[in-house]
Amino acid sequence: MAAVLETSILPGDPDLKNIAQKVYNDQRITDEEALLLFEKGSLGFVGSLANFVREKLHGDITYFNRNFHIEPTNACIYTCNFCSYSRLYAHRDEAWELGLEQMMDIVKKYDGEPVTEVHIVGGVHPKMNLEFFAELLRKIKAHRPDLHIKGFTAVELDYMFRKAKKTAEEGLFYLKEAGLESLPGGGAEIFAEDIRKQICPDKVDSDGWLHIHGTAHRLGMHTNATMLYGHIESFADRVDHMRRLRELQDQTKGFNTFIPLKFRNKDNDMSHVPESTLVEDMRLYAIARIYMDNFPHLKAYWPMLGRQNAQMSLSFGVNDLDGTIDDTTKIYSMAGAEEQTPSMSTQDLVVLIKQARRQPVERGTLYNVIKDYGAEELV
Ligand code: V47
Ligand code: SF4
Repeated sequence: MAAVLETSILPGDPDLKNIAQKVYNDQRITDEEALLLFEKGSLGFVGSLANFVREKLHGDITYFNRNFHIEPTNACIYTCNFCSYSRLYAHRDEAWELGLEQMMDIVKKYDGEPVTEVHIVGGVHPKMNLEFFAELLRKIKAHRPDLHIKGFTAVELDYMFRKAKKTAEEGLFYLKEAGLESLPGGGAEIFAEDIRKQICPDKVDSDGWLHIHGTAHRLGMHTNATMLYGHIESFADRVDHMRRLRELQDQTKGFNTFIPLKFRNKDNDMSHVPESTLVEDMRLYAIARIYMDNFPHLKAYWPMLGRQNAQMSLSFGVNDLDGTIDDTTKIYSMAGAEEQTPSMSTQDLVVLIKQARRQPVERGTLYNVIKDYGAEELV
């Protein structure tokens, strides 16, 4: 390890130097050290540490998958201030609400296509209940048993379960029997209660979100975790959020991927809050990779970050770029993301990853390797 230390750019600050030594020696950093990285760590410094961790875990491998989204509705009973998506009250005329057959038509559009995952996520509609979604899951599985169903944020699940008077365990068991295989990471936002109260006061609270994910893990399901950053939260709030996730992961080992989500400020009630800079985005990815030592994967969600910034994140700890998506999600385009029609072909993703001198690997939802594109010529 001495050789690594000698060749790396170590800062003069003894506390930062100590953190570098811990990372190179495979030791966990503390909350205070993570905070110090946010306060004092230059992009080059945190980036090189994160890259060390990333390459130790995955070498150059960069995963992507072939997926599509179903968004059952953009109507939502909640009033998250950062949301540009929900259309229940303010813009009823722009609201949509899909029936079972319309959603099955979306699934059938992919018949014969080599997609491996459907990601179901949407607003919380008072009329779409547990039984309705269980029926959707059964229909998808009957039509295409090989498709992995990743569906419903803890926010959607919390509402469905409470309405059906079921515990998280009962509700998840029921949906699992119907075909649900894993949970996406949405709805976590920021756990710090004082900030959560200001940006999303009325949906599931932090303990409720963590309880649903912990319960899913105990039932043998894998899940992801997100953090909405770059709005009114402090560095300490980010560390607090990641600490709660790291602690749950120590107990359950059920999280696959951590996905930081950059706050976008178009057309929502927080449009006055400026968006974070690219340097701040990359520093966040890097510090997350260093601190979240028990999360196997760190994902940059390219429709939100933009494809060039997502490409750059591959040098700051990120080893997963989510999926081809195929223009089936509206959440980010409505919030002002660069990607107004988010769609990338497999070839686009392979080239993007190769240009960053990484090794593209198509994966299934649970990171089973489907195809390694490493040996193919760059075009
Ligand atoms: O929870 C809403 C976010 C999330 C804005 O698990 C916003 O693989 C930024 O969680 N600016 C839903 N973000 C999407 C999500 C997700 C996406 C891709 C993959 C996975 C996965 C999960 O979208 C919400 C919220 O945090 N969001 N509005 C906004 N203005
Ligand atoms: Fe509803 Fe999700 Fe938007 Fe909040 S972020 S208002 S829960 S759709």
